[in-house]
Amino acid sequence: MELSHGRSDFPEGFVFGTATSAYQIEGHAFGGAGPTHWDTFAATPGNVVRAENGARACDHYHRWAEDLDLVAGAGLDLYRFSTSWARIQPEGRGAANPEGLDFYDRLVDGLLARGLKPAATLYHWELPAPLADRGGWQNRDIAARFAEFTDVIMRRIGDRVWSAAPINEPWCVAWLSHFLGHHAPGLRDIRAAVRAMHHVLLAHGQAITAMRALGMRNLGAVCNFERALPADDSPAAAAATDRYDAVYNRFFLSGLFHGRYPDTVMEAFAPHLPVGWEADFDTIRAPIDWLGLNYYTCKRIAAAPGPWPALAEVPGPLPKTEMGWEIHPEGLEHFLTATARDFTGDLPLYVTENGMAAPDTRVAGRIEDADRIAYLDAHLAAVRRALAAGVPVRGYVVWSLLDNYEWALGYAKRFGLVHVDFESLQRTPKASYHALARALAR
Ligand code: IFM
Repeated sequence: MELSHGRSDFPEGFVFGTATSAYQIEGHAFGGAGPTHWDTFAATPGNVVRAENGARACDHYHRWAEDLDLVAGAGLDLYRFSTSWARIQPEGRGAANPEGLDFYDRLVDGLLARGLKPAATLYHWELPAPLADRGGWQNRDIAARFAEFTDVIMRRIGDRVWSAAPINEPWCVAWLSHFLGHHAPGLRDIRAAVRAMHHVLLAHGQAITAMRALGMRNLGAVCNFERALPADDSPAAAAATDRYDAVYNRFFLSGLFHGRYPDTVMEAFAPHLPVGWEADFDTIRAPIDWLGLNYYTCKRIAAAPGPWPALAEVPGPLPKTEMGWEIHPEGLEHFLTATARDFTGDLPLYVTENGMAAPDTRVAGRIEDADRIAYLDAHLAAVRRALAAGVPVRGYVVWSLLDNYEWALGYAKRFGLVHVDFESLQRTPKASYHALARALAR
């Protein structure tokens, strides 16, 4: 099976990449990394499928060269990776772990040696446990600590990375983890969640400022988006959908680009925002050079009894991925278009994550994942429609290079272009990897 879009169907200079994150692939037990809130979350009964954690993961810490060969072998231009805070600063502050710095130094040089653009994300969710003990993202001090970590790691690799973004998916860091309780630290507390929502943006701004002070360029932000669609025609469903959309899709963009939060959230958020929050927008709005959009699915939203946001997700009619996520490529076109129109104007946009979990089948030693090829194809078509409408999309990044640790769902959900046998750790490129390689050669 082939992708119907080749490299030549995209503008000159459009970059294609694939993404991973530190805790999901490296093997956190190796190289002197400190404990994280994901280790303790996973060790608490009921939080993670089979209580799996990232201790070994894909052992990328030792197999990084083989993995970078796979990125280059697909003909990709860019590799989006993240740096583990707890690997660099096991205590979350102060002294750096030399082995951690050396690891990312080797990784960046390894990317450059293969002609790949290193696209760094500073934080993809493995908060050092000592900072979690001090309240983590609820504590305003996290922003200063994060700026210090940024300075430490970027003094080492900032001269060679192609791009850098502070925090992957602020909604997951704050709302999913402090209000819905699905990710570490597993809280279900609106006050904790609202403070985390704000502190994530403050930390983003301080990290951008720290990187500018080092003379770094091509700095961005990466947010995730879910198309919110009303489950029925009622005004109540429309209002609930607006609440969902405001928290998920508009809160961070409003803060970053407009220096305010959506009116829809303020009724519930105002009592919980930290004192003096308005003054932080000067920091939060530190200019950035691009925005990354992570997009996977849509949600159907109904009104529901109970406290704010008084909504429920209901199943929709479209075909679903193994995550149970509806496949709705139109949502990607929607967000690219609406983001440029309402927030970013001419700022370059990148699709920094897109992909699907699928129960890949092994046929005569090959991994067949026709569903994934079709998913990527449909989303590349959505990107092309946005480009045709004049949206300045500059790149597309597949999640993920490797099957890996899918957080609370453990190793059961496979998102990789490359299959990983979690016993032998053998890597096997899937049909989608080969189809992408052929498309990029066209
Ligand atoms: O695996 C995650 C990743 O860590 C962040 N974005 C979504 C992916 C799939 O759920």
